[in-house]
Amino acid sequence: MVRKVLIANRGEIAVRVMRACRELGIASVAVYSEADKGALFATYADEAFPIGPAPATQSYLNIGKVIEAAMKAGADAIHPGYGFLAENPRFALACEEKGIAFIGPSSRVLELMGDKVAARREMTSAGVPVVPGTNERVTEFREAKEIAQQIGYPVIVKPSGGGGGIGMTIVQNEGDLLMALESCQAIAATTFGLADVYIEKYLSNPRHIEFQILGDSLGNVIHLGERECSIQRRHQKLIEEAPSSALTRELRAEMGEKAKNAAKWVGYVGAGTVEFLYCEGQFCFLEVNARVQVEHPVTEMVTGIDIVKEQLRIASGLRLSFTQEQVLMTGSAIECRINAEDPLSDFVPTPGRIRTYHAPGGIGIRVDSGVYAGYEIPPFYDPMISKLIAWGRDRNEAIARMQRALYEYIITGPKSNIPFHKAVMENPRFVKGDLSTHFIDRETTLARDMEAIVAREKGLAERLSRPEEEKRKIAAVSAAIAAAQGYGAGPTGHP
Ligand code: MV4
Repeated sequence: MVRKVLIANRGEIAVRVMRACRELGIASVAVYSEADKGALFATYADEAFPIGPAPATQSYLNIGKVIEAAMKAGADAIHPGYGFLAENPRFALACEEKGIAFIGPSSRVLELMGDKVAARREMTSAGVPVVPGTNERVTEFREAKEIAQQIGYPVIVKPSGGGGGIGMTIVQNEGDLLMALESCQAIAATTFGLADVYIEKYLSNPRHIEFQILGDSLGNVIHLGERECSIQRRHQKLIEEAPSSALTRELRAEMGEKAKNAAKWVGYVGAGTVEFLYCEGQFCFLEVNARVQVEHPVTEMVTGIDIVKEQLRIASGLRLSFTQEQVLMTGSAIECRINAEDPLSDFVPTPGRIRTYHAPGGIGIRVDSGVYAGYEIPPFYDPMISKLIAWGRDRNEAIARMQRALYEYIITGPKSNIPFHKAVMENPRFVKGDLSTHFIDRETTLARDMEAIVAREKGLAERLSRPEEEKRKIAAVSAAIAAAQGYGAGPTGHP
């Protein structure tokens, strides 16, 4: 087993990885920017090294500085978390060259999956259904016109070096194609340093369903079922759940097999996700995310498998600790991303100092966070405060638990998107499982619902923000729960 792991990341995911290390008796090393001196993860680690100024380009994205810290610490592996350098083939290569185990797939696989056109080609060869579209990059308008005509409008133009939605342009008819092509190429060039784009048939109302896969260095590949991530806003996922209410047992088995074939075909080692779009019984490959994902806990809650521990085993050359037959899925789990943003002001980020912090608990609740009372959320990074995950024997129980946990959750100081999550948990269409990637845009009552929730809690934040002794804080928390009684007996009718 690896003995010392450097975590090339910050916030909740750094803490998440260090927790797995601690359970396995592995030493953990943090690297932190000047903005993260007081962060929980830097304190939680066994050792911590400063790596530069707050802007990520000068710290968390600086390959040289991260490698240098790993050498200084004598780390034998690096866990990249998600974002930052997690899917950077040059970083994986730099680790490989220094004899440090990169906890993730090889630089070759990262390269292949990072090139979305190449990924489409590989998946086609692997027998995985892909969205109708091009298997080569498109440069000329003439080519684009031909392809779009073949597959039929609407189409979507996507940057090949991208993923995650940036630069994607939907085109309804030929008249709009040239502009879309040029703007997508321009965004691709500036954002990803590569003007290559490709074209797919645009699926108008799909659900986003992704499969968690794990591959070890002995060639074993298993899947841990799916997550549905349809509740997103501007390509930022906000709520994820497992299992998806759209899938039957048969479809799950079929998609799981395809996801495994995809991983086997490219020689995938590590934890990863195969993303699909799902529409009226049909599923199509979208892209591979070659990292541990923000939403991995929902899979952990329904399978009981510690995905980060498996990553550490895999990086140590060990076999996966279970077979496909031993993977049992029980119940239902939902994750709400708690962000420092104001859902009533177009979700504008609201960094700042947390004054009061009371995390929910109780049966079926998990909170993964990197914050504490008095912590100042820096403005330089993603404004995620924590992930709140609820498990229940069925989806209704998970929703009921999530709802009561959201009302127990007290964060004062920066505004958070908790009112948004409260509104969704009582939304009839959400409760029914009637989801799509356009859910937020189409649920026109959400804004009003959030306003009503915020109005109901008016005065609470102010009361909670006063400096108080511990006893009175507890009383305040009870008061917060009492104030929230307005949400009623629960929309799910869970007994
Ligand atoms: C699509 C699609 C429809 N058809 N591809 C967005 C995130 C990235 N992983 C892939 N995305 C999409 N790809 C095809 N062929 C719809 C989305 C999509 C989306 C696209 C543009 C603007 C907003 C969107 C919101 C959700 C999903």
